Amino acid sequence: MLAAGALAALAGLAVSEGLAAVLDLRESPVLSVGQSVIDVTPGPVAHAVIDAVGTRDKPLAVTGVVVAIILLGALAGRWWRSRRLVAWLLVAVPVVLAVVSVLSRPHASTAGVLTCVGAGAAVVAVLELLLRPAAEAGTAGGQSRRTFLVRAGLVALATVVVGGAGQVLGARHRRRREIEAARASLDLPVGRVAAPAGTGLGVPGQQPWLTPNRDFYRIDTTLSPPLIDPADWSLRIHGMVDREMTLTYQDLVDRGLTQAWITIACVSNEVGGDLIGNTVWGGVPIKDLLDEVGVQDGADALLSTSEDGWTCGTPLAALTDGRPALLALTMDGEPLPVVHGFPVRQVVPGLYGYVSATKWVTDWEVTRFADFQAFWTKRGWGERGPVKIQSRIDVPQSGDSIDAGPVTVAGVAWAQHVGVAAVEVRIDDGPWRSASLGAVPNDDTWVQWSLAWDAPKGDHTLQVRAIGKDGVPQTAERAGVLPDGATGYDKVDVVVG
Ligand SMILES: Nc1nc2c(c(=O)[nH]1)N[C@H]1C(S)=C(S)[C@@H](COP(=O)(O)O)O[C@H]1N2
Ligand SMILES: [Mo]
Repeated sequence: MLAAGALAALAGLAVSEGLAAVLDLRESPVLSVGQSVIDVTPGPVAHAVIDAVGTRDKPLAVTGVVVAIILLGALAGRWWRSRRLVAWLLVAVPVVLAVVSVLSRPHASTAGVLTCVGAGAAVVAVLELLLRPAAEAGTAGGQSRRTFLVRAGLVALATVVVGGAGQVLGARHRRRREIEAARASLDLPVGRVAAPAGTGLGVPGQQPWLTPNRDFYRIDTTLSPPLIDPADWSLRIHGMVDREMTLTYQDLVDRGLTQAWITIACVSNEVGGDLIGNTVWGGVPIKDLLDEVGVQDGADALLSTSEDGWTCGTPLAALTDGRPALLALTMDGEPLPVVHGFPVRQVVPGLYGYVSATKWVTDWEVTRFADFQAFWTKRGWGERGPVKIQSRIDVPQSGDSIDAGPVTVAGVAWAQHVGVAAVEVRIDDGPWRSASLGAVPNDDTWVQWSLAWDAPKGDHTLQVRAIGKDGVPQTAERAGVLPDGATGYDKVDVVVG
């Protein structure tokens, strides 16, 4: 009975994927529910989960939804004959929740509701087919084992075919190909630029100074990245402005694109972590656009919203103080990759991504911090998120066994919008030693550092710290990423033999 119920649930899932494909849904109900789970998860829980599973949180949310549906289906099967009302509820409640979730998403549609209801109907049909009570089945002892197995086999086959077809033929796949084609056909007036001379120290094992797009960290709350054709994209600028304005992609291209080297970092980057990357971004200075619309007195925030409804509040001060805050169209000389915000995103040097780097941005409201809370600030993260001065050891790595003798210790450091004056390394409890620094084109990128070390035999601990051009050294005090970024020294333990 449990197995029949689980099979019914799987059939329902397959029908929902199939219907979603046929009805051209932007996301299947499973994805909508997964997204709702992510959106309603309270801040501390979200943080604990991300802490435990890192960026695998999203597949986990979807898997969790699928497993929950299979379990509920199994229970419905268990009670289909004996406690019909309970079994019905076990089918109906998830369907109702899915409908609520589908309707709460941007781009909600009746087709989405139909898909949920269709899936529920499929579950009921399969339960009835496999678990019909004996009398109605017309045989003395209920369905014969053989009939049951044949029917279950057919249902399983149909499930695989319908679910698989839904996956392959889904509107999303087609749309993804269309958008990739639109992206590839863009001919933007910027191209690849080489990393400036001297930025890379070339120590084996050190992360490259210029992070390739394919290796760039990705953080966002979406289960299915928005697929936006540049021809359909627009940004509406409104709120405390003298003149509202709506910009198209071509409007931005026509203004000419500025390229700037900017490192961006996630507030969830632990000390020593890799949620940070550096590249050249091409776009239009945000300050120019704000000047055009005329910011009114009293406004102190830009509330930006992405096409998928994510929100972010950025201090206007950081957008207008002369740093190259960009409404970006390109990343490393190419149109933005879809997962990095295609066609248009924000990049603001010196602010963590959650308060600045809105991907797939479509709406700007000039406003006051006192008047809103954004996606992550609602969940307990700091309202303003300046990137904290930090440094990281890339080589050697903790646990490495190395040969005694000359070793090059190397890594990166950043103090965005301030600049790194020096990086120092300490071995065990020894004195702080000055590392050599690579070149940087400006203070908004990270800087590579290296230090020659004559490693003596034994167990050693290496620590690193950066000192800002304002003379302020990185603090030794350890703080976690919540609410506004980690502090403390990166530390590496090595065995020298
Ligand atoms: N639409 C949208 N934009 C977003 C986010 C998001 O969840 N949704 N996450 C932000 C966060 S927390 C970070 S750190 C950066 C990461 O940008 P990347 O994925 O291009 O590295 O994007 C920001 N922009
Ligand atoms: Mo982030």
